[in-house]
Amino acid sequence: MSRLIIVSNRVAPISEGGPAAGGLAVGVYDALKETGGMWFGWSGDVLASGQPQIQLEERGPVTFATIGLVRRDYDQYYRGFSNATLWPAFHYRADLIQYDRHDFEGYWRVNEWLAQQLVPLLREDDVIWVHDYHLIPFAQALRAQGVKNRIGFFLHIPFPASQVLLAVPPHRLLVEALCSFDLLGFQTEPDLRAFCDYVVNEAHGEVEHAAKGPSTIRAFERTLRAAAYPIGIYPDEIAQLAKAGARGKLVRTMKATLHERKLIMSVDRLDYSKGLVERFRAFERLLDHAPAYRNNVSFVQIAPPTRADMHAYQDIRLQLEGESGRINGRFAELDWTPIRYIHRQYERQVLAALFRESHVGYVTPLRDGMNLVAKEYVSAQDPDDPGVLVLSCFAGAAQELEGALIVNPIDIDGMAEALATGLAMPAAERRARYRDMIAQLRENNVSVWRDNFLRDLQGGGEKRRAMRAK
Ligand code: ADQ
Repeated sequence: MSRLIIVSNRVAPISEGGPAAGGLAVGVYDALKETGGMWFGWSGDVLASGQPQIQLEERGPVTFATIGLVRRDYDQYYRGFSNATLWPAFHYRADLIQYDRHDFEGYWRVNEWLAQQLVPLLREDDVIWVHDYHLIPFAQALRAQGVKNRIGFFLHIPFPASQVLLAVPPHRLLVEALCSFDLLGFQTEPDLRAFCDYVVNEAHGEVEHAAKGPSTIRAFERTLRAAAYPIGIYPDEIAQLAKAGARGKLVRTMKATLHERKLIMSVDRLDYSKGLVERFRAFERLLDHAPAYRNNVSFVQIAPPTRADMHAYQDIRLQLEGESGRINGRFAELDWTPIRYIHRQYERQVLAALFRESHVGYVTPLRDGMNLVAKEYVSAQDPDDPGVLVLSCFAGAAQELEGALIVNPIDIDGMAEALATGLAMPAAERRARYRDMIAQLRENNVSVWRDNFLRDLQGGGEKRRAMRAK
């Protein structure tokens, strides 16, 4: 079996019991333990001076290889092009795109430098799996240094429609660089379609769809394959966590403060893509239009700040503080705060237990590659008395979770109606919807995601050689 090399912007902190965070970290770490291999990426350190040195840490069959970034590289590669240009563009926020040529050069330079650091650690038959938008030029940079290994790429965020991607000045270089991979994985079919549309209409390449398995892409004098691989979780593990967490003191105390009121629950990183302002306003609309819910329902939004050194993130934080203050000022009573808006991280067990205690999971991003919170919410439910998921049609998860109440996050009235429907839904309907969704989550768990991607990446080699021989 080939050794697996995972490359991602950040290497997840792994404790003795495994990764603390969900999704990518859990799925990928399992595969690394099985095949042996290495996880390579930025350590999270920003160095004020000096030359970053690669740190190797062996943990059983897995080597963690991490390296710091100097301040200028952090500013240009991470804060700049990755998060001020690509993140808003790929989340359809053309209004928030900032572009600076020097940042783009820094992004490219850091990718080349990271690739250079990895090359001496590689073996001939390693399979390399690169993750996410920070590392689009990575395969091209490896190829330029003579690396012939199979290299796959998985994009965790949406791939935008061509007309939005065209707003990123070096769009062509980005797509050309993507074509240096052997296999591209997207979260959903619409993302794959958006990529193929660019290939055909902007790059004048060809796309050949297969009845089963990845499509073949010919563009920029390369042949590669691309498919949708929706990322999953381990639903039964979340269910266990939720049950155990519900017995914990924190969750019991929190429940006591509800005084039997119904609970609407949201958990997100504090990001403008997550639709929090619209979500707050829809909750306000519910209280406006259905006064019976006043003092009868509480909305808890947990949203720890991320990328707090960027303006767009400071702006959204201020806006949300304003909105929650305004709405609470309008409706709060001496014994009831309608929105509890909390800026901190909680353990996975606590979050899972809160999901289980809530009547509605309120997950309404304006755009999201997948959204694992939606999947975790469903998994955490009590099968006999499950809550209702209100889910944005623009989350990748909406392609799979048909048992959710699907809403358009721009439609404030529509979301308020969905909240009311969810809060009043009879148990039989809740159970039927839950059964549908949990079956889907079990069928496409995170090991299925990982195995499907790696199978296609490994299988791609022979097909590539056969195509070359023709
Ligand atoms: P994210 O944008 O981070 O991920 P999401 O998938 O919802 O979005 O969450 C990632 C994880 O963080 C979840 O496991 C969640 O429980 C956890 N988390 C969120 N808030 C937390 C909090 N307050 N405390 C503790 N844990 C918290 C990106 C893409 C997504 C895609 C994933 C995986 O933007 O669309 O689903 O990658 O591919």
